[in-house]
Amino acid sequence: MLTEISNARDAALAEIVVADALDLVASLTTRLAGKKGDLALLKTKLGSLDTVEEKKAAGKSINEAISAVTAALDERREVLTLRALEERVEAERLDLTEFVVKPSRGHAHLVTQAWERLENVFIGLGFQVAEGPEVETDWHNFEALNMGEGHPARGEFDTLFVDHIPPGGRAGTTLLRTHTSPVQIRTMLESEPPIYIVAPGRVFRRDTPDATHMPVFHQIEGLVVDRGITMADLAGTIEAFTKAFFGPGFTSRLRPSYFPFTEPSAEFDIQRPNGEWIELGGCGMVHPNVLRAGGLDPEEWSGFAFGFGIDRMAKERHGVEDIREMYTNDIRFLEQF
Ligand code: FA5
Repeated sequence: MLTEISNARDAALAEIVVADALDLVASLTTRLAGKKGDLALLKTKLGSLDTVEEKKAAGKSINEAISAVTAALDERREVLTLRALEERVEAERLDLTEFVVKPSRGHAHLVTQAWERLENVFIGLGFQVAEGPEVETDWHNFEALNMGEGHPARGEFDTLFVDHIPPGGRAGTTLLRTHTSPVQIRTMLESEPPIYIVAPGRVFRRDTPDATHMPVFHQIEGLVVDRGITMADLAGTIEAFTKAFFGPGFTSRLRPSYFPFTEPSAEFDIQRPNGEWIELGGCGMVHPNVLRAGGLDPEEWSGFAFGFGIDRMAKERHGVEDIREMYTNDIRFLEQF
């Protein structure tokens, strides 16, 4: 009898292991482990056994066999349920990523690229990077730069004033900075010489957009204040910068000019390898009045300053014909750089 039970159990387990569908497991559950299942039916044969001990042992063995078969059925059901779920998830998965064209990695705007390259070149020449606010006082933007109230040079800047009256101040004295030169004043007031800084940033003028002008554009200011600084240091720095930024085939020149905040003043031009000259910005020796406004004694300290248009440099470097192209944000234009 015991052999019969263990044979029936083994046969049942063998069937269960290969059952490959949940409805098959359900029918096996009834046939093998149900109340009238194969194993349970063996109980009806217990009466034919001779001794109570034999009946007990066989009854126990049948119950153990039913438990083992039930456990195997449960396990098989679990495995198949999980598999069915996985198959359903796989079948119903939605691919929500649809690209008309393969996406490509973007890159910085060409003005940002020029800005970062300029910073790197000047850091390589030993300069530090300084910053100032885009909304300025007219004292920092004009007055401290030797352009007092009524100075004709103020008119050239086509200033955008801001509707803000500072505490204890007057209307019409807050503006969007027209150049990065106020950073010269802020740097001199905040730090002690020797000063070797560049200050790139956004500036604003009421200029009508055309091929070389934008009302919002970018400049990079340079300021050096130390003992015994001369115009030769300025010319040497500009030449070193020209070669580092544009390439060894380029050269530079200073052309006499006028800025209220530098004396003497010059325009800074660069020459392309094809011989053509391009104007890039202004420069000069820091005016004694500007040093004084920055809290420095002009008898002790001297320095030079320069300011170039970053957008114009990017335009020149890449041969862009119209500066406005850089701001219409046409991806077909921008992705070329
Ligand atoms: C200045 O702004 C002086 N602060 C530069 C300076 C600094 C001189 C330190 C001396 C010492 P200017 O207005 O020329 O100067 O402007 C400098 C450069 O900014 C120009 O040469 C040009 O490259 C660029 N620029 C001026 N206006 C515009 C504009 N509307 N759009 C794009 N670039 C411009």
